[in-house]
Amino acid sequence: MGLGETLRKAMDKIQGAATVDKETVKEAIKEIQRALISANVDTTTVFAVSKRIEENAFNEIKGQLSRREYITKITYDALVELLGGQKTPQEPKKILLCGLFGSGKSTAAGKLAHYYKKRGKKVGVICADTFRPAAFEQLETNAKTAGAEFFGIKGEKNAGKVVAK
Ligand SMILES: Nc1nc2c(ncn2[C@@H]2O[C@H](COP(=O)(O)OP(=O)(O)OP(=O)(O)O)[C@@H](O)[C@H]2O)c(=O)[nH]1
Ligand SMILES: [Mg+2]
Repeated sequence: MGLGETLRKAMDKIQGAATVDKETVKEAIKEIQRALISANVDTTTVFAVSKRIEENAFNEIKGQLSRREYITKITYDALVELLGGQKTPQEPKKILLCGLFGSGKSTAAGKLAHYYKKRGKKVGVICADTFRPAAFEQLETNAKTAGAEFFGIKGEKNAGKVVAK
């Protein structure tokens, strides 16, 4: 089971409970912790996320949200912050992925392509990694799997030229 699915299961605990009390929230937090730990999130971060949800779950609600919706929202916000504090832009034109070797750029490119394709966008992926062996083939596979178009120039050493073309 992937992270998304285990998190969804944890949230279902809150959605499906007859009443949302401290016990329900505790149970859901335990599931969230399990999901995060099995996705290799370090324990200090897992603890910080849990604490944030637990501390805020029964805050006074301003506005129209039900307690369930409110807890879902603070959980979502805590997770977004954990993942870098940025929500995926809904109307992007260009996204540049930069990062250290092996940090997950090519994988993220495939995931983003999939995300936007699913939302009906026209997606093109450009391989500007002219350094890593087989970066071209890896990204081409990721892009095609997502149903996105792909462009790259095999053997070109100048990333700027690839992007310009
Ligand atoms: N656990 C986990 N592994 C990931 C994630 N994203 C990528 N990986 C793995 O990390 C490794 C490197 O991922 P890539 O997407 O190739 O990273 P990259 O930044 O393009 O790497 P280079 O092109 O070598 O610089 C692969 O084994 C991926 O399967 C992630 O979100 N979680
Ligand atoms: Mg790569």
